[in-house]
Amino acid sequence: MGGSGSSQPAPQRAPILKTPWRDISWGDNREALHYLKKFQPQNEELKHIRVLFYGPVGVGKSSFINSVNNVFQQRMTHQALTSTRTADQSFTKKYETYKIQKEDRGNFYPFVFNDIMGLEDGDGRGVRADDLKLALMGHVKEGYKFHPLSSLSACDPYYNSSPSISDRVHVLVCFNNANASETKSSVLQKMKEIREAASDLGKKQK
Ligand SMILES: Nc1nc2c(ncn2[C@@H]2O[C@H](COP(=O)(O)OP(=O)(O)OP(=O)(O)O)[C@@H](O)[C@H]2O)c(=O)[nH]1
Ligand SMILES: [Mg+2]
Repeated sequence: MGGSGSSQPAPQRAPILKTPWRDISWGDNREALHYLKKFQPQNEELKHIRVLFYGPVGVGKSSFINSVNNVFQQRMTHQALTSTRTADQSFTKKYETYKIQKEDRGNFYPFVFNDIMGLEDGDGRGVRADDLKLALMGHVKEGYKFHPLSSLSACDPYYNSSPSISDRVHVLVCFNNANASETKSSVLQKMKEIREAASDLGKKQK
């Protein structure tokens, strides 16, 4: 059994490449930031563009919201709570909207981010595809705590029966681990269902 006397050879590490395996053009960040700072939705009824993040557990959905806010605030921020380690259960449990504050305090940019519970492996675990579809249509109210075993019902106080255009999700963003081959098949199935629902609703997807 193992132990210090084991003669097992040490596992070989892949050699570090001398040059990057591909060049990535990140574009002009200043121009992108300028565009976002000046951005106004064309539809005047719309208070903000709502962007919803979804994906497996621990892939950095909440961290990304903080990263975007860091850029706008020019300092480290921790608006969205993130987990400190990789787990198989989602750290984010509630439906929360994050706004980005403008330089003139009290005003916010006309785009918001919605963070949700991750898609966990297996049935009855993590956010349900049905709840995500309700969120896309604007039926989920702020602060709703997702129940992996049952979807939000129309009689629940967190059910928004008459969503405004600003309550609806306008852009759906899928997050995934760079090592996508690790994504479990049940999670991939939920992602497929969500993408199909978003396509039926005509949502932009990234
Ligand atoms: N290496 C690396 N780690 C990251 C990155 N983004 C987030 N992390 C780390 O991954 C862990 C999980 O990040 P979260 O932002 O909580 O992930 P999440 O998708 O919101 O997770 P759940 O809410 O649990 O579904 C944290 O320890 C982060 O520091 C990244 O781009 N690269
Ligand atoms: Mg999270």
